[in-house]
Amino acid sequence: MKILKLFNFILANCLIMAIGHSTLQSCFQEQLRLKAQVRLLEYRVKQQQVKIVRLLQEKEIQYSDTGDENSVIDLGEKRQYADCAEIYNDGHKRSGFYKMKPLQSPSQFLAYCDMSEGGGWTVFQRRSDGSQKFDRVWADYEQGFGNFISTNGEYWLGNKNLHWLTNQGNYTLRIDLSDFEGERRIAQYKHFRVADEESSYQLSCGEYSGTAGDSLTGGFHPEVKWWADHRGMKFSTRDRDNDNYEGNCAEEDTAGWWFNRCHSSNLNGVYYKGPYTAKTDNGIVWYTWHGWWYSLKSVVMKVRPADFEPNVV
Ligand SMILES: [Ca+2]
Repeated sequence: MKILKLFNFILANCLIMAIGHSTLQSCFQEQLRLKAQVRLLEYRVKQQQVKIVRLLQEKEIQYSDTGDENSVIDLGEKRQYADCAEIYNDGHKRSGFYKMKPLQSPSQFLAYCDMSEGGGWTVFQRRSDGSQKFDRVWADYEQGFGNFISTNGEYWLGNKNLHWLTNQGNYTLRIDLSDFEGERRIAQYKHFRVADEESSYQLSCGEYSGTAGDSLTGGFHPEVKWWADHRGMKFSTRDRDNDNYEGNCAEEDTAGWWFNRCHSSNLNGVYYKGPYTAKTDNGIVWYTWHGWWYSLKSVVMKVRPADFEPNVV
């Protein structure tokens, strides 16, 4: 507005001057010069704006990096917690990795506590970007592996720890799934438990509820249960075949899982990013949502005591 007023002022003066001095031409030249200057200034402002946007983006990336670098929350050694539900109800409501020691567990371990969705969830598996290899042997799945530092780090808590954790009482399993189209689904199971080493970490779970369909107990069709029900199955890895199939499911499907003959869910499969083609259906599969030939974007498997009541402070 100011610049426009200046133009009009110069133009008016020029006209007045032109009557007496016949300098109309030089006035127009002055106007053109000023217009060119304005264009130059506008260009510089635009350049600065682009620079600001770029700097803001860099700052955002830095922030998310620092947030991701270390999510381990150290509460000291004053109190021992059996799971994330206890940690939550002791007043620690921030999601992150906490140390815990289930009742029968011989030692402490780190697990991610998801304090959203009511809080108190102990995460035992996460897939988020394919950064960790899940095609591993029995010992790895037994002990646990992956990234136990970053918020979105991929990991398997370990069958041993999963046994100690779920054997403490009546636990609910919740599975959060998302696809590459931005949709989210959940599957929840009552009475989730993983047996001990002697029982090859056999899976048991109860009634399904949710939006993703029942791909863990083959509840989507009565005729598929004989091969698709993972309930009651022992854990299998490529070096320990405990499945009901004449071949080796874990080897063909390149994952450790409670394979039957072989699966309607394989959340430890290969990170393919959506629709895929392969020799076998070895992607991150949840059959009742996307079938065998779609590998999901993210998975979180977590547990919480069934009788959990958030302590609202
Ligand atoms: Ca077999």
